[in-house]
Amino acid sequence: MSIPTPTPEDKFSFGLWTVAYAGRDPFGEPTREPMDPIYALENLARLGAYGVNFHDDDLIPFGSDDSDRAKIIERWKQGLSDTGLVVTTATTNLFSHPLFKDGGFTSNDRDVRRFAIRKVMRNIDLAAELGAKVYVCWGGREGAESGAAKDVTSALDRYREAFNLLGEFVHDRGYDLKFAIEPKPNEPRGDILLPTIGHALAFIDTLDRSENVGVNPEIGHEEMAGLNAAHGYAQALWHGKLFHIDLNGQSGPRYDQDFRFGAGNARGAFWLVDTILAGGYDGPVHFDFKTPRTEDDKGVWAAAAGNMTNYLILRDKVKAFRADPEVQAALEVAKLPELATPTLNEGETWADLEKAELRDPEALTEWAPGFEHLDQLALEYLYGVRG
Ligand SMILES: [Mn+2]
Repeated sequence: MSIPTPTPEDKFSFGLWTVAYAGRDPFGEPTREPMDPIYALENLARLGAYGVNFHDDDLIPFGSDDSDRAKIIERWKQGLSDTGLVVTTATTNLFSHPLFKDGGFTSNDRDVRRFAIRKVMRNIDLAAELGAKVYVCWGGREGAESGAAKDVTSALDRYREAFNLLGEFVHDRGYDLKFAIEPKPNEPRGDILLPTIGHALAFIDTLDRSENVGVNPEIGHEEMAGLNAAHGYAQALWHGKLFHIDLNGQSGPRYDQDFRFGAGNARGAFWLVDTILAGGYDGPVHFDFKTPRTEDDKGVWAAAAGNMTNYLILRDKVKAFRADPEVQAALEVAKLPELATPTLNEGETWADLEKAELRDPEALTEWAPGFEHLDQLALEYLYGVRG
């Protein structure tokens, strides 16, 4: 079996902050040097990536004056044109600066909220100029550590106010840009608002321009909450709301590990790839990972490449699994085609159902779905002994 090679046609993209992560954690200083964004572009292009994603502050240090900002943007545009990488998405850092200690859109301090929205507006202008199609919003500081510190009802009102205002802004400016909310249950706040895909989807439904707002789920964030990420992505697809994806690896409910994709819960990764292929997701395949601080620069690029390699390996395995006649037979036994059939006949009503002849409970009990056999076939693909 050969190791697959990524190409730009695979539409792999990376956050600038992912490869540039220098290894600072709550217990230790960085273990790697700061990374020049152009060096990041060159290496991502060399490895076969398609696109990049950035927070405003990843590229333009907080507090830069207008002239420095313009120079940085010019150099960045030159780097993009030299490497052929595309800006797929952009986002705002509303979590690093101490002023955001109680959040951005939902800080109890009104002036902080006004500052935060302006910061987003400014970076949306840049995102649109660079051709980004999706604007990601991760509200990592929107939350609390204790009960009375946050009135959740008011905080959700303010959250909605911010998205309604930004929706108006994008509309009035005429930008072709959609928003994608990234849920996370906790870390860095003790409890974060919009903690899961489900919370975010329900919130989005309340927005003025809800059609322009979807989700950007991250595998690790769902698994931190003990949830099945593939099921969450599937529901987002079902709602037509999977606007962007963050792939990475996580080993169960613990801190946000941000392993490279395919590390951590490999079985979950298999079903996640299966879900996005089946659901027809055609946006960028984006990785939000952090290289462990044990690694040097060479290790960073090994980890970056590993995300793409693992995705391609799993994509091949999933396709082979789905194409296998033995799997298709097992799916028939498991009645998956029947689940896709409506429960009532065309034109049938509850009154018809009330009178309909039903199969007797004994006969219904006899069905043996064979789910274990079906899952074993998948594991044999995953473990590399089949296909
Ligand atoms: Mn994460």
